[in-house]
Amino acid sequence: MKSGFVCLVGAPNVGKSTIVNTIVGKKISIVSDKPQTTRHRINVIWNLPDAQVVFVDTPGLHKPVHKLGRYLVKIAVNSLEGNDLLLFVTSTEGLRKSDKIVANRIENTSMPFIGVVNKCDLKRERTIKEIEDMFSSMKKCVDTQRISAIRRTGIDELTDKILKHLPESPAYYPKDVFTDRPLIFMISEIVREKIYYFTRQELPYSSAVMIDHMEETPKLMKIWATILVERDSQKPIILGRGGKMIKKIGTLAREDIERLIDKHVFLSLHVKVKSNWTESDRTLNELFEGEMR
Ligand SMILES: Nc1nc2c(ncn2[C@@H]2O[C@H](COP(=O)(O)OP(=O)(O)O)[C@@H](O)[C@H]2O)c(=O)[nH]1
Ligand SMILES: [Mg+2]
Repeated sequence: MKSGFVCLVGAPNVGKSTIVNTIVGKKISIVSDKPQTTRHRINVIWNLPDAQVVFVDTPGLHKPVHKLGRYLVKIAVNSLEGNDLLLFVTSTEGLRKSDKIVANRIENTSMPFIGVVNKCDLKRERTIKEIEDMFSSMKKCVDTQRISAIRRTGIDELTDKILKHLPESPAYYPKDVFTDRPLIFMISEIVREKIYYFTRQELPYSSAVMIDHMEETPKLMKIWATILVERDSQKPIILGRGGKMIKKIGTLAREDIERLIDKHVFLSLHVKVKSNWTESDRTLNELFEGEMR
């Protein structure tokens, strides 16, 4: 039996969460076209007959400009140590400053990594070559792989390489577990994904979701949640004209939650303004409880 921890590191938006979801064949980590969607370290467990891979998905590494960003980078950096293998994820959209930050961090750890070039469906052979040159100049690089997480190309080759570099070890989690995160976390993340989907500019980054209460009966799960925003002017945007926007967010989130728990869901959302929570240590500590080690 082979098992181990495989941590995905990379700049924001290169496709780390999409890769994990594609490999395990389930949507566990939320995804959006906006940077810094992933705010927490989340372990996604992939069970095979003779192996268990624990993928550690992290917020992207970048140069933070506000306090929330500093928390995200800290979570990503904290997640680096103690893994068996790293996946350094890049994308054919090009090498940026954030990728250099990641490269530096990785060179300063003791772990081997596989260099992954994602979004190869976009072609861009020159960029791919440039990234592969960077990988081959790095000391801890044990393999490289070109993939498209969206098209699912190169994924089987990548997982073969991952398994090759994992140690012999018993499983870390029971076989029927697919994440280390509790249901309440998964639910708040699903709601947050819909906010990211429907809103733009600073609003996604200004919002957070807190689950206030859950009640479960044999046939129905009832959930009450609050969407936090930072400013009074943001509340009407989340609500939408005649409450249309919050209804759309709620409907899509409810459908995803129903798929996740295989049960009817009643979801009640309301919006609350909490001035400048992205700069407030108190709220940030509450949101990232246990992750700041
Ligand atoms: N063209 C293309 N887009 C991708 C691919 N993988 C992910 N994306 C998109 O890139 C964006 C960021 O993905 P996400 O997984 O949230 O990135 P993360 O921030 O690194 O976790 C989303 O819009 C994805 O749909 C891929 O293989 N090809
Ligand atoms: Mg992500």
